[in-house]
Amino acid sequence: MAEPTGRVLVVIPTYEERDNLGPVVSRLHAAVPEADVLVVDDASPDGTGELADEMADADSRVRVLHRGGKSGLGAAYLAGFAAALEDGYQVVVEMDADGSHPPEDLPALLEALADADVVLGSRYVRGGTIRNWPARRQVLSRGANLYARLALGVPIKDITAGFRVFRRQVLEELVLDEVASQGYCFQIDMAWRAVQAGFRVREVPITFTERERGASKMSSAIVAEAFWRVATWGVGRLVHRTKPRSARTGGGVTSGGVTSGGMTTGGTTTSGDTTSGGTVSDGPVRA
Ligand SMILES: Nc1nc2c(ncn2[C@@H]2O[C@H](COP(=O)(O)OP(=O)(O)OP(=O)(O)O)[C@@H](O)[C@H]2O)c(=O)[nH]1
Ligand SMILES: [Mg+2]
Repeated sequence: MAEPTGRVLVVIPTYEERDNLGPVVSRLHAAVPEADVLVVDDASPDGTGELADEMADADSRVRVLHRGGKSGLGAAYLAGFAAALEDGYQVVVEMDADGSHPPEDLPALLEALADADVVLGSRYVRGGTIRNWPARRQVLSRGANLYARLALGVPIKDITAGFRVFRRQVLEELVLDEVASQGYCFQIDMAWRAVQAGFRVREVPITFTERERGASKMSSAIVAEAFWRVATWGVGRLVHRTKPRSARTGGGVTSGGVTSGGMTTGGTTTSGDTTSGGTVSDGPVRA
């Protein structure tokens, strides 16, 4: 399998992340110096957009997309993806600005793309960790993952994960105009579409750390959105007996080996509960 080549764009959506953006981009460039960054800011009242402009003036690897007002994580990512495709990037990364997604784990995610089309930075595969999350947040996150896994029949352990890497082809092929999900449901939506389209989705462990500065944008509306959308997709799946629309050689879901020094080792192993639903083996095989 060919190594993913070409330029990497890290899309960072921001809303009121003034205290977090600088440190996270510095850490990112220490870990992956060649990565470009696109900050997608929704006119943050705290001046995050202006700070991002200053960072862009000082570093040619950083660019900023300013949007008119807060319109959700999903819309910000879709705008970032469109810019990435237009600018010819081969690899596109999703990463939060709040420091929860450690840039130091990005080399392992990029390495895992060698035999995958989408790589998820997972809290819930072996080697994944969560630091400083209150029990309430852990229950919500684990509950959302269990619910989505059961409703959708997708064997991904951390389907709400927001630290992920896509090959360009995935973003080109999924009909992004149809992705209406806004909050963390956007992550479920994208992963579900990728699995259905027969792309190879791989989970790699990360160390997730609760934000130290700034406020969470998580809300009950975001939780409710995920609940209803996933329920609708789940019912649709049962009624239509949805099958993956197309299949590629080796399509399906795997969890990558054990972390060691921040890098994945030990190759790809099919995770314990992936025997049904996720692995794509029928339909036309693409080159
Ligand atoms: N551009 C833009 N960015 C957003 C919006 N909502 C959230 N974000 C950014 O998306 C990322 C994730 O948001 P968080 O508030 O950290 O949400 P979360 O990680 O689900 O929740 P916490 O665990 O509480 O941090 C952060 O970088 C936010 O600044 C939005 O409407 N527009
Ligand atoms: Mg966060």
